[in-house]
Amino acid sequence: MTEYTFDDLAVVMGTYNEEQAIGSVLADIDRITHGRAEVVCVDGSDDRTPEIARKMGARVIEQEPQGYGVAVEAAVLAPDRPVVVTTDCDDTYPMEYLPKFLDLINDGYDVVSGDRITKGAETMPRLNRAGNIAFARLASFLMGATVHDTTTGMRAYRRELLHDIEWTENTGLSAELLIRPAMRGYKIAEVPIPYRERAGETKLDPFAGGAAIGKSIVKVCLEERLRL
Ligand SMILES: Nc1nc2c(ncn2[C@@H]2O[C@H](COP(=O)(O)OP(=O)(O)OP(=O)(O)O)[C@@H](O)[C@H]2O)c(=O)[nH]1
Ligand SMILES: [Mg+2]
Repeated sequence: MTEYTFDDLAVVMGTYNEEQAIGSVLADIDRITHGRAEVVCVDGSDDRTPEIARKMGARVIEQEPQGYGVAVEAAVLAPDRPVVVTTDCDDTYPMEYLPKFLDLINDGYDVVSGDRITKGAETMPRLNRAGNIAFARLASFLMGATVHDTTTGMRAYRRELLHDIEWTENTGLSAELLIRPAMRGYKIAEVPIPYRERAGETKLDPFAGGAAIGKSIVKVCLEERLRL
């Protein structure tokens, strides 16, 4: 099997008014991958985010803001590189784990998912933490397999599976991107990761967003069961 390197890696994200964080996120990616990863931002900002992203060498795809999943679906489908990693553009996720994620893809995993819960996620707002734990339990019950974090923004995927599966969710896309591959027999690894406090303001309404995510988990799990 081909051994993938940083030259085979694309790091992608939705960006929506993240000028406080984007400089640090893109600098971390460049430092860790020695400038070799391709970076794609699907951007709906009206601040300086896209300007900073372009200056730092990222490819920017402009899109009206339509929610997390609309942006992230476009972002994961954009690269030609064989390994695609998602992150949020808010400085919460540890880019130092990119080598580890790539190693696990090279070990044969199809999806490597950053699990924020196992290491404690003390920096996560308490309501979000409780919600994320509940979503993982709900998904584990419906999938019949244990997952610790279904709503994480940091994962590595083999590019092909991103194109082989049809994605339907918006706010719930992160859960869908784990549940559909897992229920179709793709090899999934969860890696416990640290999680930092967000730079800049949240783009998620915890109540409306939480309800949408819960609904997506139930819908996607039922659809996948009915496929079998
Ligand atoms: N282009 C685009 N990006 C979006 C949109 N909504 C969210 N994003 C981006 O998607 C990522 C995730 O959004 P966050 O606000 O961090 O949501 P979250 O991680 O659930 O909540 P936090 O706890 O605040 O981090 C961020 O990089 C946002 O800038 C959108 O409508 N359009
Ligand atoms: Mg975030």
